[in-house]
Amino acid sequence: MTGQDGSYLAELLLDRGYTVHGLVRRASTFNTHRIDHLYSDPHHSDTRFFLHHADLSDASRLLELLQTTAPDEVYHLAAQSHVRVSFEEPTFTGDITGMGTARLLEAIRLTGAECRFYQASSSEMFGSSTPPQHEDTPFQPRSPYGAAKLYAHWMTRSYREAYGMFAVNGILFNHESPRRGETFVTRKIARAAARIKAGLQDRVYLGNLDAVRDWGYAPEYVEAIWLMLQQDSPQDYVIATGTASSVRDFARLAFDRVGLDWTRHVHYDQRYERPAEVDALIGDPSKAGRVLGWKARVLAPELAAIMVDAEARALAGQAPERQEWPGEPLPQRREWKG
Ligand code: NDP
Ligand code: GDR
Repeated sequence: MTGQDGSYLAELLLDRGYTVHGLVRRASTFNTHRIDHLYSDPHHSDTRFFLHHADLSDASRLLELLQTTAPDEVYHLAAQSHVRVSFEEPTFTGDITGMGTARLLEAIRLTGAECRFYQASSSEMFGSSTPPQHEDTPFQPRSPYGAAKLYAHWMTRSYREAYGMFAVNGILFNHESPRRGETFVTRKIARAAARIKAGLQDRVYLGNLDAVRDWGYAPEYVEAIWLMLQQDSPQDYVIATGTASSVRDFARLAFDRVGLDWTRHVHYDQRYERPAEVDALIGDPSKAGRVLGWKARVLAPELAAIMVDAEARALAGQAPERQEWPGEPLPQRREWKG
């Protein structure tokens, strides 16, 4: 729950009346800064937010927590999620991002938990397939992360087909926010633009500026995640804006926002290149529009503005803007018999 999407999804679920159990890795430093604002004293009887230590490498812990919490919905967001890092730690990434999903699916099967299951699949699985990519586009991953996600994706489909589980893959394209990890390119650029404007640094080093991505806004994407588990039947969906920008475009948008010329501050460093690059990921979200009624509203220019403004607020010591969740009642769900 401590990641970007986990924190937004927890907010959304609490806002919609759920009781939320989140898994957190034990760390020697605090790793809950994205969810600290959701914490309430567990001694209060009206608390609906609970945290549990767990790790995807620990199958018995997953079994225990499924038994004790008996969830209706399981949102599986945990992963070693950094593509560049997956080249440095390929077997660890395979173990957590790939096998971790198998452990969780097995824990659900073995406990007989009657829950719906969401798997955080990724556009990175499309790899070198020609854009625009949709649900039937062939997968051609180009990284250990993409390959691990593809294993998890097919395991989720296998459990749906073999055991009749309500198991769904959301194939999400890049989605960003002020809560994005600092080493992903949009956050790195937004942070640098604000800090350079404030006189705290004068340059930022990036790798491949030509890569094209379909960048959307994370709070909107967790709404799509939630919608997928409220449908009558389990299906896989591409979630994307359908628009394309290069890293160069995003740098220009971010630096424009603070009135700076990006070409004067962005420098190249080969160390941020990957051994194999995915040139262009641009999603075709038609199915999500048709079936879920979901459509991205925030596109790259507004996203860059949101992220740069958030960095500037933080530098000025101001609190982050509160995320608003348009209230939607829980739909009447039909029972899923598998
Ligand atoms: P983050 O990297 O922000 O969050 C990943 C989460 O997984 C963190 O809470 C992290 O904990 C946790 N985690 C990592 N390893 C383990 C482990 N061994 N056991 C338990 N928990 C672990 O990712 P995002 O929020 O951006 O993405 C959510 C999911 O969606 C990920 O699976 C990602 O791969 C996938 N995805 C993301 C996209 C995006 O554009 N953001 C697009 C498509 C898919 P900690 O905080 O302690 O590190
Ligand atoms: P990505 O996101 O690999 O698409 O994975 P990232 O922001 O890391 O890279 C996007 C593109 O930018 C290029 N790039 C740089 N990237 C980083 N991180 N740092 C740099 O300095 C830099 N310079 C150029 C990259 O080469 C790449 O082409 C994200 C993750 O959230 C995954 O978990 C998720 O599955 C996919 O998005 C969809």
